[in-house]
Amino acid sequence: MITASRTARLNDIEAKVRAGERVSYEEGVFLAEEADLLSLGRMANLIRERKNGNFAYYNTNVHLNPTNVCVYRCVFCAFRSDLKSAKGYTFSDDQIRERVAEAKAMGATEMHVVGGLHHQKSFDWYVNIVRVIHEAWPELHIKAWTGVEIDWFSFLTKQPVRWVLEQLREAGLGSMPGGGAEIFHPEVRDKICEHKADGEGWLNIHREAHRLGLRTNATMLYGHIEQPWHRVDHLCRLRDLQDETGGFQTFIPLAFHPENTGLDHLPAPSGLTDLKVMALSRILLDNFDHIKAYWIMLGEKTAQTALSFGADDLDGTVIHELIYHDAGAKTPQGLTVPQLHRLIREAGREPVERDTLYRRVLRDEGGAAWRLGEPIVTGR
Ligand code: V47
Ligand code: SF4
Repeated sequence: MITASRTARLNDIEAKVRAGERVSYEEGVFLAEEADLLSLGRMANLIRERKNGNFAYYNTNVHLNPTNVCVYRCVFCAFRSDLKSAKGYTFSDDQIRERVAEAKAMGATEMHVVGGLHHQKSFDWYVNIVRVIHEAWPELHIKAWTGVEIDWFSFLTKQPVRWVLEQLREAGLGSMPGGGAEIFHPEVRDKICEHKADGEGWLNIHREAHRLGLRTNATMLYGHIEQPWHRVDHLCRLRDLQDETGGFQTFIPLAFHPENTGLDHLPAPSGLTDLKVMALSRILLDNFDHIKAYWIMLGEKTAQTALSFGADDLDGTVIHELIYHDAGAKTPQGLTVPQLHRLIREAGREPVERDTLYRRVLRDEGGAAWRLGEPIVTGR
């Protein structure tokens, strides 16, 4: 029910957003619990257009999940396999080189590499993956290993996180993806992924990466057992770290896909929740330049609509994606550039191909070859 006091509070928050002021944790909880979709969307779109004008970014990337064998058992994960299961696989160096050759043929600018934490593989195996990709095609940006994986490598080697990151950077690592963040609050985290790096651990790893000059992304897995205030808590913790380091590039809200997981009794989040979380993220993360609507898990239709609810990026022409498809995502394995352009233009936005570090990508007509343009200047 819309009450006068709720409307007054919404108006106060909207006035703050218009004035470029920060929305507090308490106001965030109010927005998460009580605001209607269109009020959230209006505020989020204002910030989105202030920061990124009419641009909607995408990139041309390829995914590599070199193994699905994993020591952990996160209840939301349909991708993992036990060591001895028939489902388990592990890539050879030649298979990795084949994936790089595919990336080159399609003109990709980025390889996104994440996987399981294999019981029997040493840190060297993971470093070697980065090295093999880098040696096969040094121009390809390698965005690899989540904070959870880095934490595992530090555990395996008994070395500090900084050392681990330095080894990977020497091998060719360019940046880190935002996975493994899930929900930071222990009330939820202890129930969905109790053994892996905790919220503070994940944040510390990203802090260390930023100190080394590595840019990273951040995510939040929503739509399972968390309450709206857990999302606000998560976003505020990311905002605090971004105030400190400025090292995050993009935030990606990840909608939970229940199929084939230990939480398959839960419904998937609705389109309404997807758009509300997108808008809330844009409103609270006032110090992040970009919010990504990852079309592969939102579906093309919701991702396209999200471009008016805070998102400015659709991710890429992603192929070989397994994590969501194992969990029931019905989206195609890849969208072509003309398909992405159509989605973006129909939403009234201007498509811009970017590389991982948000530099404009310039291509000859129809060509797979690319070169980098200037960094794309965004508002703050
Ligand atoms: O950490 C796992 C999530 C993440 C499910 O940085 C699931 O550019 C929904 O982080 N339903 C890995 N989500 C993927 C990821 C990512 C994706 C796209 C872009 C970037 C980036 C990062 O996927 C995991 C976990 O949070 N996940 N299982 C599931 N059933
Ligand atoms: Fe392993 Fe990652 Fe799946 Fe958790 S989400 S079980 S860490 S592969």
